[in-house]
Order: sequence, then C-alpha cells, then structure tokens
Amino acid sequence: MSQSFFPGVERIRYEGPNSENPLAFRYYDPNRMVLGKRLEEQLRVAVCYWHSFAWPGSDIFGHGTFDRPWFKVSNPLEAAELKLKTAFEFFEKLGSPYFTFHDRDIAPEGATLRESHDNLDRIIEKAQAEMQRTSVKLLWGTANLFSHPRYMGGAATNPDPEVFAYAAGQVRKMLDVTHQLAGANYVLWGGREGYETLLNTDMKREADQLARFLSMVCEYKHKIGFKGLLLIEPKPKEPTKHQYDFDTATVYAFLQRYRLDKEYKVNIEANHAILSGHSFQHEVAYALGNGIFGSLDMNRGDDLLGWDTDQFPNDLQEIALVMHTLLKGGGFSSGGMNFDAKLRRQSSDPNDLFHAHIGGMDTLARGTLIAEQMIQDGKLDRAVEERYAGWRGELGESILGGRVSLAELADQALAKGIDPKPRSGRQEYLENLVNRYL
Ligand code: XLS
Ligand code: NI
Ligand code: NI
Repeated sequence: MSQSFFPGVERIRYEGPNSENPLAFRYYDPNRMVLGKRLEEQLRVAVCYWHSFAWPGSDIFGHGTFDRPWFKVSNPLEAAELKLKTAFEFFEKLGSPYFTFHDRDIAPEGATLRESHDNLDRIIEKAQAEMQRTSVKLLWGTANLFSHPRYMGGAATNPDPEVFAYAAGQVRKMLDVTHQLAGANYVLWGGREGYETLLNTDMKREADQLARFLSMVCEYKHKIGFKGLLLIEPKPKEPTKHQYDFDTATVYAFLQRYRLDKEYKVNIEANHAILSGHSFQHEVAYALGNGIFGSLDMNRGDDLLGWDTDQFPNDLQEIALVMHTLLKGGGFSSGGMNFDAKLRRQSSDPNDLFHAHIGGMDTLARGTLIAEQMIQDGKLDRAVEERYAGWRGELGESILGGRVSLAELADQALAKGIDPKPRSGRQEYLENLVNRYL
C-alpha cells in the first residue's frame, strides 16, 4: 500500500521552451522575476482535490474510468488516507505551491454530522503532517453543500430551516479546519442555491436566507480570527436551472443590498464566465473595477457545449489578456489560480494528471510573460488612455467633478456650437497588435 502511485515521475523541472521532455515545464520557471515578483508568487497555482483525486471519471451515462487504488479500498477512512498520500505525492512532484479541497473530498461523510466531523479531524491531522513535510499550502477550503440528497433543494436557500442548520454545521467546521491549516481564503460556491421552477420558489425569501447565512459565516470568521478572504464563486446555471450567484455583477449587487460588500470578494471561474454570457476577462475586469476581486478558478469550456466542461486551460490568447488585466490591477493578494479542471474520461493513465497540470501551468506562465511584455511596451494601455483623453481636459473634468448642471452644460453646447467628430475605435488595429505579442 505504501508504494508510489507515480513511480516513473521525478520532480517536474523547468527545462525551457526547447525541451522535448513531456514531463518538464517549458515556460513555468517558478523563480523567474515577473513585474517585481517571482512567477510562482504571481500565479499562486493550486491543484484541486475533487476533480483530480475524488472524481472517478464517471459521467451521467457511464461509470468511473479511472483505475485508482483508493477506489478499491473498502474501509472509507483507509481509502481517504491512501488518496491523501497520493495527492501529496502529486503536489510535491508537480511543485504546486497550493491545493484546495471540499470537506467531503478529503474525508468520508459519516452517518451523522458528528461522525463526519470526526472523520474529517482524523484525515486533517494527517493532511497537516503532509503539508509540513512538503511545504504545500492551502489556497482555500470549502464545504460540499450540494452532493447529498438533503441539499437537493439548496443549502442556505432550502425551504427547510433544518437543512440551513446542517449546512451551518458543515461550514463552521470547514472554517475551523481552514483556519487550523492556515488556509489563505475560504470559498462559498452556491452549489444548489437557485431554483428549478418558480412554481415552488419564493425568490425574495431565498435571497434573505442566503444573505443571513453569509452574515453568520462572516461573523464567525471574525470571531475565530480567520484573516483570509471570504469568496463567493459566481455561476449562472448547473446544477440548478438558475443559480442566484449568476455572475460577478449580480453577486456585487446582492452583496451591496445586504451590506456584505466589504466582507466578501469573488472567486471567478473561467468556464462559469462563459456560461453567463461573458468572457473570462470581462469578469476579472468587472471585479477589479469594483474592488471585489479575490481569486480565480482556472479552466476552460468548449464553444460547442453549453455546460461546465472544466477542461484544463490552454487558450494562450485568453490567458494573456486575463493576465494583462489582472497584473495591471495589481495581481493577487491572498488569492491564486486553482485548477478547477478535470481530465477527460479517456485520459485514464496516472500520468495524464501530470500532462494536464504541466500544460495548464505552462499556459499560465507563458500568458503571464506575454502580459508582462504588453505592460512594459505600453501600446495597448496608451491606446485606451488616448481614447479617453478628453475626460482629462477642462470639459471632462467639469462634468465628472460635478461643477456643471445639465442645464449649464446644455447652454455651453449651444453657445460654443459643440460638434463632436467621430473617432475610430481601432479594434482591428488593436487585435493585430495583440497577435504580435503571442
Ligand atoms: C462547480 C464549482 C466548484 C467550486 C467549489 O462548478 O466550480 O467546483 O469551485 O465548490
Ligand atoms: Ni470552481
Ligand atoms: Ni465550475
């Protein structure tokens, strides 16, 4: 039981763009300085437990396709220990500085809430030892409030307050555990906080319930002295037909309405952005612009499929533009880049996990180096600055500074015979410019 799950794999090294070794990084050089920080610190990469170690490769039409030894261990706690050992072997060999997990990914659910807590404690003790041994840190913890049938009608938004109470039990425990493991943040994805039909749903009440839950969580966070960010993860649909945390703008409006906007930020997922009809870059720009940016779930969707396919990121242009926006906005504070991404079902070899993460990390690294060039070159930023130059002139400043009323401005337009000339937005020129960096 104690042998390696990845026997042929050594620690993955950076070998440079010309390397032919599929088990090496070609761009991810953790020590390379990018805009004043080590690349590893700019990216803060995390491997997620659920897709990479807890999911057996099943889909709604078929069984698991991944032959992992811990799926065959009948004692659930022993299985969890084997899974933990393998996961840390993987983090260590990959060199990911962080990982993320849900309570139920890492330890089995027991017959009662108390038994589940006990199971969690047993495995967390072992996880803590592995974290010390490997120096791998926790980017964020979270609770699974969506898999068990008790949550079929939502957790905080459930019509039954006992379900709300059960969810409180799980979240308090996971906040304690995240704090104990010195986690950098805590995530709340509204798994089934939404509805299937308005015929049985009181939307206003459910919003009040969700807000109450979030205030309780933030009160508890302060009580235990947890310093990480609380992060909401927007998603428009799936599993429910309509999720309340639809997109970043919807989440922001909700937080403001319930006066929670100083306490919560967002964890933006690429594939969720697409499902909500936005680009990933749009969601990042919106969050940064409104001071609620927290962290990223890295993956990609498929243009031809309308669901959360959670594929590993490999679109260089998308990543470069997101990194350009993010780095101009100051980069991460305690957030990072969590690979909320899974293998395809046919990628059933253990080493496919390495190929997926190496490719993802190289894409992030390469996109970041491209973004650094864009920023240092300044051409793209100058084009935007020039486009709004008028607003730094007298007219613009008098309007935004509140020094003229509508009537005064209207009079000025008449008196001066103002006649604005249309100017090109130069989209194609800018698109060509972006391609020159790629
Ligand atoms: C599902 C979500 C989930 C969260 C964590 O679509 O992305 O994986 O990131 O609960
Ligand atoms: Ni996610
Ligand atoms: Ni997702």
